[in-house]
Amino acid sequence: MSTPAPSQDTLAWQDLDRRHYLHPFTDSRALHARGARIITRAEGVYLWDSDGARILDGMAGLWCVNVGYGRRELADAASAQMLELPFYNSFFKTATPPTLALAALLAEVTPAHLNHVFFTSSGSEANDTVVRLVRHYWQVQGQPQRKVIISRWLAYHGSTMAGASLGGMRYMHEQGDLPIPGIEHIEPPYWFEQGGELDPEAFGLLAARRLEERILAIGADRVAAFIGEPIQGAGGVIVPPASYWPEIERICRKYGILLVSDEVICGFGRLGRWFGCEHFGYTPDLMVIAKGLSSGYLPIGGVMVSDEVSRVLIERGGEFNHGYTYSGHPTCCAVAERNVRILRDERIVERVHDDTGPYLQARLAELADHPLVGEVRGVGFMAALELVRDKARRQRFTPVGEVGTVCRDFCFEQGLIMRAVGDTMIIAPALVMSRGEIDELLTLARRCLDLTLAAVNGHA
Ligand code: PXG
Repeated sequence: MSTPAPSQDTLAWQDLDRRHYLHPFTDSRALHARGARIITRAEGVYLWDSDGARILDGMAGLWCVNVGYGRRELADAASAQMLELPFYNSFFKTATPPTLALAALLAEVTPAHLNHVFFTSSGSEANDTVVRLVRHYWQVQGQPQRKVIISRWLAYHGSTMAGASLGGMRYMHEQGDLPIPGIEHIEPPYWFEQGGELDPEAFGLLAARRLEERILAIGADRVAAFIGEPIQGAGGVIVPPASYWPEIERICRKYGILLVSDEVICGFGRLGRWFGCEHFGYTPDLMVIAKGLSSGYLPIGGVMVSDEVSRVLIERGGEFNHGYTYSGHPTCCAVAERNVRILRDERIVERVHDDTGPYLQARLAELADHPLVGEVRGVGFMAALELVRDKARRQRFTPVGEVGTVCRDFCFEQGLIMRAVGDTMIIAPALVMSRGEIDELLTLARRCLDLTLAAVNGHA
């Protein structure tokens, strides 16, 4: 398909982009050669670019626009709060009404034992807060030697020093002497890559027991917490077998280690339950939230804290020497509160659970017959397609990443946003996507897979 020449407006934006803007996670030189795509507006599950092309957003922005684009109530909530009280802090024995209203609403929609929240502006900051809070907690408990936090390879917990250290992306660690001390990683429950001949449930138990092995190697009295995403998102939608999380929880309880669920992607309905831990059946001590909390309309994140942990911190913790200017930002909280009420009152999470989630997964499963697709997996509104050279042997292309990029570029050109993690294609649409829009997504996805296959064969 030939792409029409960019408009004068587009060329002008691209020029400014080259001259002044450093993008996150981007090879600037490669971007400059091609020119950035300028996104100018959005409605529902669609985006438009500066040349007027319509794009179906299969990624909900960046896994975050849960209620879809264009919700006037959220703009109105921001506008009203900005006129009333745009900002005040929570530092010096003060609080604001929207901060407290959101804290109370979160206590209602999160699991029963999570009734306190510490607010941040992002998921990365929230994970920095986790490190500070967990170590402070163990100090207060008289066990200051409990400092080590165990995470997993291919985890994504953000891009700050602590977030990237908790994360298990080696290419991030390489650019800055990470991880910081006291953070260790075990292998993820990635059956497609590592399961070999084992059936998934047996592999799930094996993967979980790596946590116990690592705890024993470090010394149980030195381990503070285990952190994990219910489904690893940016690592490639790694869906653990059902056996995995209950075993992880059993091990954490056995050694008295805090269990942290990073729900930045899985929270607020993505898996058809309010939180991913509810889908997998475990009970975290701390829960990290961001993204879907405000559907991305304004930046906000937080850490939900269990009754047990908050009791210790409140009664015996003294001053917690940690916080951000924007912790509990009233305008962000007002928008997030309205967003959570939309999710609840319009029964959007229930719809994903009962209707559109199973429909999306069933339609995606049809792609398993495609010659390139080695596995289709997912839960609710989160899914992955593994592009492979050999389906039967689950064998990837080499080098990994080229075919995924080809496919991603065809999607872009055809008006569909799918993300590529190596050769794993990712889908995570807004939770309001209708059956008709899911059908459109599937038509586009199959067309892009066909184009990719033709390109791969052309090169063979
Ligand atoms: N935890 C998880 C599980 C995440 O997915 C963060 C923390 C960090 O949140 P902030 O708000 O600081 O970005 C994330 C973010 C990708 C991609 O390419 C994923 C994220 C961010 C940027 C890109 O898949 N997830």
